[in-house]
Amino acid sequence: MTPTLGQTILDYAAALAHFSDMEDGLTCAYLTPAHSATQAQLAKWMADAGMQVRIDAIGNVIGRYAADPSAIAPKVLMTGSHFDTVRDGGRYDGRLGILLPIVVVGALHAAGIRLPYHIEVVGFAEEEGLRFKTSFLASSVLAGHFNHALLDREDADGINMRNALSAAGFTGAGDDAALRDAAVDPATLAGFVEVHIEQGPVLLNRGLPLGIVTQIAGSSRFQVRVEGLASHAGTTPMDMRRDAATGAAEMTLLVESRCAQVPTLVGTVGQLQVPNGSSNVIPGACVFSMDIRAGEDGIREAAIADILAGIEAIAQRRGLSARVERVTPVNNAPCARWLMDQFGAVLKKRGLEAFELPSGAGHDAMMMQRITDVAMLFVRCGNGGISHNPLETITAEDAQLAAETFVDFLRHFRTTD
Ligand code: HGY
Ligand code: MN
Ligand code: MN
Repeated sequence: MTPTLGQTILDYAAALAHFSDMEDGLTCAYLTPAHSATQAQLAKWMADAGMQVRIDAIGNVIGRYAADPSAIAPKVLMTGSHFDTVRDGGRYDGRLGILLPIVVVGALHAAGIRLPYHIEVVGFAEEEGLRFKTSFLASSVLAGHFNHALLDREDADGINMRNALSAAGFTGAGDDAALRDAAVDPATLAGFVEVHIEQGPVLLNRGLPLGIVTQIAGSSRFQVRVEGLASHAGTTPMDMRRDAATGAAEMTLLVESRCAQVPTLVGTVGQLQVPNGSSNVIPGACVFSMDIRAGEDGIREAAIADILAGIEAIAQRRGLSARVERVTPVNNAPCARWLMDQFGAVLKKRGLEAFELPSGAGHDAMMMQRITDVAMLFVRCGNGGISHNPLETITAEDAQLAAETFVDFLRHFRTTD
């Protein structure tokens, strides 16, 4: 019996989960061998589904399902998500948004159905920022907002992105012109839609399989390096220390307390380490990350201002220095009402609630929103809505419903003009 679209999506996700940078878990960092294997597999599935496939200068895998030949000046409806992961992550974050459109286009192709517009399915090569501490790197290239200085950014092993591109087989790696040419001409786009797991408990708690996203919370990420004085753990009195780790710990608690003050504000220190530390040496340096998000840009910026001032005050008081590097801030991205309503119409037609909710997680759609209108369809997460964790899960039934809804959306899609 031919598996349903939903089961095929889960089977594909399981197959991709075998390509990992780690034993017994899924880590797929940008430009690693696992990443290249995933990229190749996506390209093959796109071709099998009847798409013309290209891989661009940053590693995005893009499949085009051409419009009906009778279409006059067809535009491109772009869809997709990212295939890189966090460390020891889940198999659906990002990947669902690539696999579902691949499976749906495959079904259209098998039925000989062409649409009055081109569909382009994009596997974005890098969104999570695991290896180079970037974020939305790959979608920034398509959106024409790529920061070429990032090519010199080094990973934990001192390999810079340009050399990593070369090692992964990208000739002319980091060629500025090729990266600029990879940008999409916004005039060719009808819009960008992304299917993604909710990565939270809202749909699960409401007993809803699908939801329509209203806006995507803006986020700012930072790398902070605190420096003090390394000295002997046994001979340095407590009141004579310049301990970088305890300073960083106080700064971490400041992030937590400041971000607890406003409901839609969140702050996370996800990475914190003493470089080359020893158990009997007072830490002379400590490095940590900050990820600060809010439903409104003003709330986020006010919290950042307070936290940066607080970090400086803690450093002063403790005789430390703190160097703060701000990674790509991404502002709050609203979804387009006209696109949201087209998802809402197909949900209602299926007797489903057209439930709308904001996204606390960041998505490639927020980078694409800089050049075209966007919408997102959320799919219910199991296991209490957990994500960025191997326990991340969805059901074949919900994947099937999402795929059928996406088919309906595509067949009824009408551009604004
Ligand atoms: O961090 C995020 O929100 C996304 O998963 N990159
Ligand atoms: Mn993620
Ligand atoms: Mn994601």
